[in-house]
Amino acid sequence: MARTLIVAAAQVGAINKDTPKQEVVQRLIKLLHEAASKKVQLVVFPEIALTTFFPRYLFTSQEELDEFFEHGEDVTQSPDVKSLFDEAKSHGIDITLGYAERTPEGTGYNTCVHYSASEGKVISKYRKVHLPGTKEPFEDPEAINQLEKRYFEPGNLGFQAYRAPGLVPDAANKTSVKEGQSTAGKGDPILGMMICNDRRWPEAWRVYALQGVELITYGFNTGGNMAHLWGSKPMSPEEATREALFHSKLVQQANSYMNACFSISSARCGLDDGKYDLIAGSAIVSPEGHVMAEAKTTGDELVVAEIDLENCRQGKEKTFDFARHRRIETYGLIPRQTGIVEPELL
Ligand code: CDT
Repeated sequence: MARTLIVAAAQVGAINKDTPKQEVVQRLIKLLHEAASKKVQLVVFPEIALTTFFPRYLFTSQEELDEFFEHGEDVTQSPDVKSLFDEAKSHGIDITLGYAERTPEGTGYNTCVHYSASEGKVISKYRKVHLPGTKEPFEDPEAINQLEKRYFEPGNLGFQAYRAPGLVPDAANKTSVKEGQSTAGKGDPILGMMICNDRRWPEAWRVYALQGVELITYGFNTGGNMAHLWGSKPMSPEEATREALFHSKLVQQANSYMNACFSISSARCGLDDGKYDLIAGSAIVSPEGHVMAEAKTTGDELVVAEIDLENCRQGKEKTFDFARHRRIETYGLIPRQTGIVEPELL
């Protein structure tokens, strides 16, 4: 049975260091209105979607740094952001939104939430596990910093898949399924969120896939030209941007295929403050690894596709039927070892 839904990545272009959050939220609401006109049911906004990508700066004032965070337990009640969730509810559109979270205890996380319009509340929260970059800024004053390890703790919520209600009609539920009947591919959509750098780690995708994930969503802020962090051979800024885009697509297509799930990636992109280049390339990818829709610009843009979750079944039941083909007795190093241990020298 077809389980179709219309989904979108809401790509967001340049945001400067001093751009007020209210101004950004108005742009997000404009994208949401476009989504409503296209009957979109789920909109994925980028990582740290409300401000510029502030981990590129070293802050000495805690007060100045805290301006970039949302404070407290419930982001839907954050004064600058509440109107976005209210709009999502009034249009009946689910959204995922990335933002910097400061908990009541004072801990910083790079976070995103799934807000369900039918439930009128956040149904899942994810905190970024893989924090790239450095704790201390580079000595080279020309280098672009990525100080996520300084401002955030690694996420403590794991990769928890969840079902999103109200998106597909006639979804099976606990009471409608007879005992012994398989429920695979029949219930409400199974989703998983990750954030930016997580997309480069196959473990993150696989942990979701082991929970039957059908759609993975994530936002990203990826520098087009971050030679100090990528550590790649010297290249022109144009080549570096092309390479960053290539890797971004490569991981999305390959991991969607290998885990038999759809994926939606949403970029914060463009030239922040006229000089910090972030790649675009927001995309919606099928479980066979094909790009179904992708951004054509480096600015605010809605990328829309209709997806049928039924198309996950083929990969999950044949090529990547985990229960039949995985050999966990050979994967022991994965949870036991973090870094590389080479074989002894000959
Ligand atoms: N935001 C984020 O995680 N960005 C990283 C940059 C890596 S360091 C160059 C990314 O993986 O895209």
